[in-house]
Amino acid sequence: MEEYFPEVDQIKFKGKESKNPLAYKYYNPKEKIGEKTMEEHLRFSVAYWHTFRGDGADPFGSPTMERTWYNISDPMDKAKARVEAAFEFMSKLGVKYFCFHDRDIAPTGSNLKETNQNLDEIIELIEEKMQEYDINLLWGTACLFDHPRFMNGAASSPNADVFAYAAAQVKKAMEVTKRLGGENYVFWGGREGYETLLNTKMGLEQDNIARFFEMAVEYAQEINFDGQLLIEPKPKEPTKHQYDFDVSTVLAFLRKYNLDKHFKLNIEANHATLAGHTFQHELQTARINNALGSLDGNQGDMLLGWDTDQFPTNVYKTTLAMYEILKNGGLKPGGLNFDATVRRPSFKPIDLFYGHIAGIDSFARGLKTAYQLLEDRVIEDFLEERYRSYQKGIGKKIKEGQVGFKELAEYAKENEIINESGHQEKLEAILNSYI
Ligand code: XUL
Ligand code: CO
Repeated sequence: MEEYFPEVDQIKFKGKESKNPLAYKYYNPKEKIGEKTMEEHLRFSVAYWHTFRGDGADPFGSPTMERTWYNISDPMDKAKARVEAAFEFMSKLGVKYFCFHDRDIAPTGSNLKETNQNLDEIIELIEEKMQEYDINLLWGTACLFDHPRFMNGAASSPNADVFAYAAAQVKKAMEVTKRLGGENYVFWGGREGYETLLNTKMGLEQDNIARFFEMAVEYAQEINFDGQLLIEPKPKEPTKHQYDFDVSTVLAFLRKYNLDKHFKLNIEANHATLAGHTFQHELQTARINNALGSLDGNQGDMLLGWDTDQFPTNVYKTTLAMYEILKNGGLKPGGLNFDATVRRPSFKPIDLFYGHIAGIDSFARGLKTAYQLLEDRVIEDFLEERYRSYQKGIGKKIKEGQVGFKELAEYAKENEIINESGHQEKLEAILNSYI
């Protein structure tokens, strides 16, 4: 059998003194951090689309990526070679999960029936490989944004035939995800948004997206798919205004349509920054609303206004992300999917390893630092002290709903206010000392 990454052996943990670029410096899968191993905490996943389909093309230039499986002309043979390459890669990397869109794994046929047949054939091979390598499916999803039929959206399209086609595609993608034991199913609203309100009925489009989600919930129940359903917010790109703008917008939408008990969120770092938030803000907003489901790990570039999907290397940010995950009691059944792609000039197959190793080690380091911060109650104790006025006296009464404006007006007349410092710089310096 052809080897696709012959220059790479199994990636192992060698510790932070190691100079080997093909070794983990921080990620030691079986090392215990508290009650769980690093592997159990982090649940890393490889994104099939970026890693095994990304070709480096951009609006100004042609593909650059060297991948032997791209040179095969027959689409089904190419899809099969891609599966072989994917499992060799994931097994050498030591990552136990992957994610895909339906269209990432098998080519489209001349009609939906043929497309589904292609998918079934490749799924059979994937199923074999999953068993052989003991690798699992974190989530599946449907690509409802690439084909021209989705130019005006999928569930939000003004054309009901497009809505129906999208439903057929999600039905099949859910069946496939269930068959492969997928632990979650993701909805990212590809082109669910608009360019101008001059041609858009926003109310109807949003009602239709809610109907689509209702149908998805019903169908998941009908086929006994017990994976977690996840919605992935993103504020812009490809449409100017995406309906699933950020965590708060999605939560308001779900509550309006009584769908909140069925969905959690898949939160992506670069989508958070495009929405003008930090990754931690989005994670905490989901966490305090019991809606933190899974992570798409990557990072953007603050100087660029688009979704650059870079591998996450900023340990300051991975630390604060892992802090939220630990506060959340973990991610399971979610995980940490690298929705990230190597830069266009990083065109060698070995760069796929360098990218993932960088991301994995950044999160492993983030996990260790965040765990220590929590163990030492650095932020917890500070917060407890800062909000202590709500533990007794008038604050306790406010918290417990025992007073109204009248009682508070009486209280305020008699009381002198003494404020305290927020000590932000002191906390930032402490955080740096942990990192
Ligand atoms: C797009 C994006 C998607 C979703 C899955 O920005 O993040 O790849 O993660 O459709
Ligand atoms: Co994503």
